[in-house]
Amino acid sequence: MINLQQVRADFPILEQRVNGEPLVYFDNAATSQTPVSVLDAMRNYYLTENANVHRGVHTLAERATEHYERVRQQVANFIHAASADEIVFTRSTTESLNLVARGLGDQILQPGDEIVISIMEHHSNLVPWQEVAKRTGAVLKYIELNDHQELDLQSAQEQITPQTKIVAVAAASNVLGTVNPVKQLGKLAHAAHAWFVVDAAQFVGHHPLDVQEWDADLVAFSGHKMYGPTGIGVLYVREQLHDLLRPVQFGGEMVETVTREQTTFKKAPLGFEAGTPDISGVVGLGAAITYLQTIGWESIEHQERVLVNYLLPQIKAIDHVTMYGPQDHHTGVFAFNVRGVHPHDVATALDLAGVAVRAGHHCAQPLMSTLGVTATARASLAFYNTKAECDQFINALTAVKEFFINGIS
Ligand code: 7TS
Repeated sequence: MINLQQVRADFPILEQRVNGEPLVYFDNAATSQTPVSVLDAMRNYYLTENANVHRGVHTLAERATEHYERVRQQVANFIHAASADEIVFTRSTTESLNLVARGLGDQILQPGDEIVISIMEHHSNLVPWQEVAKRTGAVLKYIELNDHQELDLQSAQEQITPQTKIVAVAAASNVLGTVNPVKQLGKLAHAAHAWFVVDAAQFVGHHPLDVQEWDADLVAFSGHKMYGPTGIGVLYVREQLHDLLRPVQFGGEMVETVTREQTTFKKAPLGFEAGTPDISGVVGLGAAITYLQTIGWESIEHQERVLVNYLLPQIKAIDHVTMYGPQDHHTGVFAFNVRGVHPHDVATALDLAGVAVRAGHHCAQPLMSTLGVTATARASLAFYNTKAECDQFINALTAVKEFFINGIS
């Protein structure tokens, strides 16, 4: 069982007052907070190891390179990749998906070929595909939602056809609070001989990730959504794709030989890491993985489940509040609206009560139109949140609703 007091001591940022109230940080889907051990690891790196990687023979350079490559192996183990060579460090999920769209999409797509994504995708797993479709003449198709506002497998079966070359879906939605049937989608993709891309940004900090169990070809995620720093991301590239995927950034350290006329490139992963990478970000990512493993998936999943089971019925019970996504089971992501009130007003009023939630379209505008709204408020949890924070949120939301609907303050 999780020791919440101990865990919260690892995140000093949580222990503050905002607008006179204890801070309730319910914006974890946007970015998670960073434990002291991650900050210490990065500070220690700059204090004792800082050097550029893969180019020096002096001791610090070797130390930094060894650390950087050790984290690559750590990430491979963390997501159950077959080899560290399958781990490419990027800046973010967004950069990883853009690399896939350009480096794979531009290589293989012909006019009339299909890219299949879902209607719940974050813009970073949507706009790059629209752009590839424009460049190549491929067609972008969408898997729709079912009546419970979950991904509809029936629709996936209909959309994925022999013309489909790429299927790209989120493992977990940043709006609906759903975990998608990734394994089944992978089967459908591979049955059509399409490459299977998974956006794991909202999955990675909450559940153990196993790329082989998913049978995924490419998987993208960000450090800052798994208690690591911003500015570091990962693209898992299955070995079979190493010759097919083209680099999209060119420059230092990704080359083998350069002549006046032409260049040969290194193989994955270094061939996809042009220039000086975010070394301290990699160090922080490694420390975040160590931190997660110290807490343990069982404790993390259990605590999040306890909070979801506590919060879900309470949100649903507030009249004039509409909650999106499935009504019966949920991840710790709750998108909602107070009827007739702009979600930005809801979020501002909640902030006055110390509660941090996000409001807006959550970078998922096609999903918003499907839901028939332009924006929602969204509360999103992490394992360090508490039932007392849920109470503070529910009390504040009830008061906000009363204020706007009945004019009672
Ligand atoms: N994919 C999903 C499913 C996401 O939720 C996000 C970020 C991204 C991709 C992009 O990640 P980035 O690290 O490259 O920015 N989602 C959110 C959010 O829901 N609120 O702020 C960022």
